[in-house]
Amino acid sequence: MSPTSIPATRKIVAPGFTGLTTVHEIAVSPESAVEQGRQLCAQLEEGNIVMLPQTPIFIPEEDRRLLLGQKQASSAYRKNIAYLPSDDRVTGLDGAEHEEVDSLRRIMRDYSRRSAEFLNLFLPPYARKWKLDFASFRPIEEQGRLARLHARTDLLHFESFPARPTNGARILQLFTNINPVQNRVWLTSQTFEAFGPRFARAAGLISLRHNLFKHSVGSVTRALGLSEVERPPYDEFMYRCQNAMKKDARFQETSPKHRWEFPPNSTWLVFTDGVSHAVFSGQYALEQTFLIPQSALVEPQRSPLAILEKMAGRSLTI
Ligand SMILES: O=C(O)CCC(=O)C(=O)O
Repeated sequence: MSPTSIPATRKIVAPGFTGLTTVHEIAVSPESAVEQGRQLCAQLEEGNIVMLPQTPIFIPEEDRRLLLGQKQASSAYRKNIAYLPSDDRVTGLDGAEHEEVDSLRRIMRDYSRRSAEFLNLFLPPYARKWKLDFASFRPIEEQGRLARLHARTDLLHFESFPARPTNGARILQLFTNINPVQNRVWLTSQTFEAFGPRFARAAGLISLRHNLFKHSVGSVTRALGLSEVERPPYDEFMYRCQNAMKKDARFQETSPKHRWEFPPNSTWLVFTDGVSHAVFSGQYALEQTFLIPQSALVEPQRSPLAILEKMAGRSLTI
């Protein structure tokens, strides 16, 4: 294999829309790993999904069995289980026994650590420059799942975390479908590069004042017992964009969509802040979020931050 060829297939759908790169073989020599990683980073940053049909992340059989036995059925809006690596803490467990919490914490810790080790090897441009954000376990069937409008993930949206501003860092998510028989199915539409500027102009959001949302972020973080965070204009824009998309029934109905099937035991990576995506169906997935700083991007000019700052003619971070 020459160092410049990726052992991968690409499905390109149309300019400005998300395509899929399937990686069949992970480069092993340091030289080809660097080249493969750089090309894959560019494809991800452009708004494509990168999938590995066989997950490279080791999850022992008995851990899978335990995860498949989990169903969060009791709360009004059934929830995902979240894991915060920096605190080694799991949240979102309803009435679970101590022993169960301990097992889940260990499984999530292992998944988080192995995902980070994998990313360092697979995408060298980002290696050790990322910040590890939450990991999650998604044990609920997505089709027909109830959620508040803002929390719905079955509607097309770009990712934005209201209580955890990224201040311009990009949101890279790594998913693994641990369902032994059922695909996880997504719909995607335009990339942020194609859609964002039109939305920004139409909504007039580029002129956002610096601290417009300081209060509401403060109230969220106070309620969670966290220190107060100021939401920078960039995060403010991305959060409003996400909500506006979810609220717009006509947009949801009429925008062109492509459907992607992620088979059992596959892993996929996607910059969810740059890919308008909705989960259509599927149950039992693990996920780890990485925040990638602008300085690590191979094509920083394509990032939502760079696109919006160019339009605004000023910095949107603090
Ligand atoms: O769980 C999934 O497969 C994706 C859900 C999603 O769109 C999200 O978490 O924003």
